[in-house]
Amino acid sequence: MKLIIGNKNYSSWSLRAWLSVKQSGLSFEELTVNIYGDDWQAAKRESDDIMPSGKVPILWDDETVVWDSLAILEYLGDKIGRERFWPKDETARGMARSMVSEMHSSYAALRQVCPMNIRKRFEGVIVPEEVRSDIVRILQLWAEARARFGQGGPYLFGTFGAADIFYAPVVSRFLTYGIGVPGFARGYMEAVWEHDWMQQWIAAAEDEEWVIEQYEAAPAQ
Ligand SMILES: N[C@@H](CCC(=O)N[C@@H](CS)C(=O)NCC(=O)O)C(=O)O
Repeated sequence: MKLIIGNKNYSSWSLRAWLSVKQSGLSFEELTVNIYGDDWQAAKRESDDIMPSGKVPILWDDETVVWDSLAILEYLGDKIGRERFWPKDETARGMARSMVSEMHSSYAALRQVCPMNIRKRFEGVIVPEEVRSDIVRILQLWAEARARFGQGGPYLFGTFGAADIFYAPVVSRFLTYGIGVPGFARGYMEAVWEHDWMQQWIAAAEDEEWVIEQYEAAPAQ
C-alpha cells in the first residue's frame, strides 16, 4: 500500500489517515507532498494519476484508490476487521462512530481559526466565541467517552482506536493555541501525544523545512 500525505506539520487530515494505516498493522510506503508550496497547483496537475482527488490523504492499495481520511479508515477496517478501530460494545461503538463522524463534518470554526501546526506554541490566545463553542462540545464528548467507556486504558474508549485517531489533530491544536482544559482532558491529551506513532509523526514534523505562512500567524483576536 502507498499513502500520499501532506506536510506532517500542518496536514491534519493526513495525520488521521497515517495513524489509521499504522493502526491497521499493514505495511505501507508513504509519500509526503508539500501542499500549498509555490508549485502546489502545478504539482497537483502533474500528479493527477496518483492524486485523482487533488487533495491528500490518498491511499493506494494495488489498483484500488481511496481518498478522504474517513474512507481510508473505513476501508482499512473492512480489510482487517473493525475491532482494531472500533469498540466491541455496541453502545460504545455507536458513540465512537458518532464522534468520528462529528469530527469529520463539524468544528469549522476551530479548524479555520486554529489550523494544525505541530511545531508552534502560541501564548495568550483568546479564541472567538464560535471556536469556544467547538472546544466546549469536544471536551463534553471526551468527558463522556472517558467516563462511560474509558476504563480499559487512557484513551477515549480505553484502548487506542478510531476516535483517538480522529481527535489527534485536536489534541495538537489545543497544545499549539494553549487552550485551557480540565485535568481529565490534560491526561487524555498527554496519552495521545506520548503515543509512539504520534511521537514519530511529531519528530518528522519537526524535521520538515517547509513553512506555510498562512498557518503561522496568531489567530486574530
Ligand atoms: N475531507 C478530506 C479533506 C482533505 C483535505 O482537505 N486535504 C487538504 C490538506 S489537509 C488538501 O489536500 N489541500 C490541498 C488543496 O486543497 O489543494 C479528508 O478527510 O481527507
